Amino acid sequence: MSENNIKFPSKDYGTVDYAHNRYNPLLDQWVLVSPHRMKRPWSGQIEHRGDEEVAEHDPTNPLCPGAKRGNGEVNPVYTGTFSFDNDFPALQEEYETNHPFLEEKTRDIIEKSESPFFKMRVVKGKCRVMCFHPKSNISLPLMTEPEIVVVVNQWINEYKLLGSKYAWVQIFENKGAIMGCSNPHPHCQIWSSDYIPNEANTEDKNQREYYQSTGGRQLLIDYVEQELALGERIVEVNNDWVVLVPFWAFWPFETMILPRRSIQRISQLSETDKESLASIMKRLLIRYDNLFEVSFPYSMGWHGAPTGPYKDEPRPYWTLHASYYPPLLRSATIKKFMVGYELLAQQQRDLSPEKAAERLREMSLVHYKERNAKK
Ligand code: H2U
Repeated sequence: MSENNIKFPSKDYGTVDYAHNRYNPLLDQWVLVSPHRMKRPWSGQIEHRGDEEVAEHDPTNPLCPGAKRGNGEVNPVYTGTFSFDNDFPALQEEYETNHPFLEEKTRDIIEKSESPFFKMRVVKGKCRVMCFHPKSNISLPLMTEPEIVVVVNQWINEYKLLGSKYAWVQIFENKGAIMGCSNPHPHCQIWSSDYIPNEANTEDKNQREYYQSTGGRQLLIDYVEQELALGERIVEVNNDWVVLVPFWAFWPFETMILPRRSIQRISQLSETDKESLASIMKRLLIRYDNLFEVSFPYSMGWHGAPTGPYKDEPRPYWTLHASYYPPLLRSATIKKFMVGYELLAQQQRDLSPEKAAERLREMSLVHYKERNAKK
């Protein structure tokens, strides 16, 4: 019982209509949930719907088959997926520099400053771009399941290739102009680095601590088990995977895809895992698109155990997972902003994660474009 005699339910969290904080054990952070605020009127910015018809092929789009890219190279006339080195990479593999900050001998990771205020590390990495499909107007939810399996296989190829050298391989998809995506052609990016980035480092630490304090249990495997028992935040389940709105979700319709058994890295997926993943991803993405009848924008990405120098280290506490962070809130034109309190104090949401899961579960599994085409 808390100080003011408010009893929290062990189930039906969706009925809680007063402000509360929820704990994110992966990031060791709290999220403020304010469900009582859902009724407030909106007079803020209205976004562009961002659902213009995209042509099947645009010879001037550098991601299309046969098109010329920014560096002058011409893409092959690919028929499945197509990956290439990013022509404008954020991380570089090698340096051709004699800058005095780089030590003559190592030219490697160094922290030169003795002051706590001017720490700097030289980092290396490789960035790739991966097109999902030859047609610009076929996003993942409109692909067939076998076509999505091809995408999963290519994710695995990229992960293995880059993970043989680099400590972290971040596969991520930025979808929609609202998310800063520069190109409507279905694609993702893969940035690999010789360091473990902040978010991944925090997840590594918190999963390890949970494993150590529970005598060898995986945080996310235990979490999935309890979520399945409660059911409130589940969106989709099959034999191998679960899609849920995390208890600690920050973005209005945030979801995670989690395996139902211990898997550390995407490279460990069996053929069956890949097929069932393609199926559950397609179902989630159709639900997303149907929510506001728009090609649903989001940032998504995969997190798994570190690679490169760590690839042979046992990291049994890790559970592979994908996170989807979609910005839309009330409609195709009203998005959630990460500003004010979120930037200065703590993440906050109005719509409860339970209501978000319920809304997603209510959606049809027939894509609105296919339904409209039949009319
Ligand atoms: P986003 O739209 O998700 O930002 O991805 C497009 C990426 O494709 C971007 O990182 C790369 C950009 O650098 N790109 C090329 O490498 N070559 C091109 O000719 C166009 C875009």
